[in-house]
Amino acid sequence: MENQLKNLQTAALKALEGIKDEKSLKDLEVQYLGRKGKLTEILRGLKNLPDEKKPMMGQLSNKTKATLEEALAQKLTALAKGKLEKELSGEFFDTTIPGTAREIGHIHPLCQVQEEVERIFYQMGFAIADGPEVESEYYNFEGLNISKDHPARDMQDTFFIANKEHKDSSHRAGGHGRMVLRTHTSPVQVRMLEKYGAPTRVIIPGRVFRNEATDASHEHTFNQVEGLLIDKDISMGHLKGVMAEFLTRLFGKPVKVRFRPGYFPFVEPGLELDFSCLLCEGTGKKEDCPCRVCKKTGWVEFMGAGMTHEKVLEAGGVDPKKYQGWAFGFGLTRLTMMRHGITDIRLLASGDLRFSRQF
Ligand code: FA5
Repeated sequence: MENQLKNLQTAALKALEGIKDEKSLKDLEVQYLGRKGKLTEILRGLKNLPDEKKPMMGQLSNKTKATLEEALAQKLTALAKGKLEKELSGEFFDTTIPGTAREIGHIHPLCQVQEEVERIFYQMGFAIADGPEVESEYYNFEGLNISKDHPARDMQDTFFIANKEHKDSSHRAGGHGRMVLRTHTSPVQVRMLEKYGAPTRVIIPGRVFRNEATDASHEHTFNQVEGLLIDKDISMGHLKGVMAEFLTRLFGKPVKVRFRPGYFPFVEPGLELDFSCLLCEGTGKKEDCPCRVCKKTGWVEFMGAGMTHEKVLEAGGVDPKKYQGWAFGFGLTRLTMMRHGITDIRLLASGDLRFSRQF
């Protein structure tokens, strides 16, 4: 009997090792310690033993039973703990560990400057408009008094859209010519006049495209801001006043502007507008000023402008005898470079976060 008890304990403890869940544990308990279990069966043989052996065997069977009960209880605890850990493993978090900061994006420097420009012109009573980036040859050129064979077309190297050619490119004949990526924002001048007529006072910021080699100050895709003011008795004096006010508000210090003659087929007379250098305050010779911006001239080239050509007014359906005005176009990308001291235009559209995080 003694051997029977030892063998039973060994077998039960071995079976216990392989138990993986509470149900199997319960079954094992019934199998060994239950009323019809293996231990009970052995104990039934106690009564057949000689009296002198009974106490010793009684003690031994109690010890075996206690050992097995203890092992079963320990296994139950271990199983419950494992189950709990498994349940929590997917959700566990330590509230004392610092969280991962979520990176918040910000507006691109080009858009920041565009918003400033829009705000200032809006305060001066200008509307803000938009136009298509894929434009007809008509609006990009003919409507702006740039005829088919006009050399001015070579001034702006054009991307043409394949398979988009009209037979008759004359607007009046109902055709709009081939489709192009607009080379400037000026086509929206004609669209605005067609749509709203005169008087009108509007700026048109937008992306433009030119088929040209890129370098530190030239991009194939860049942004311009067009301005158009058409009303009665409008002169270049108004243009000078508006631009001086705009630049002064933008840079937060007094800025002077000057005109130089310039040529654009859609204005007459045409001019280039420069503003006084902010580094040397227009002197061109401030002692410690490197004047890399104005190259020691005191003036920074800023934009093309002029009195709107009467052909443009006519294309927009406005009577040039009643109304006149001016238009301008400046490079927003270059203005952004000036604003932030950016020395290579290609950085702006590079998508390099090391660059844009600085603004
Ligand atoms: C024009 O595009 C005319 N439409 C401007 C105009 C409007 C004149 C209304 C008269 C009346 P221009 O080609 O000079 O002009 O371009 C205007 C500005 O765009 C330039 O002063 C310059 O700041 C910017 N620009 C021109 N080419 C590039 C380029 N490749 N990369 C970046 N900026 C450019």
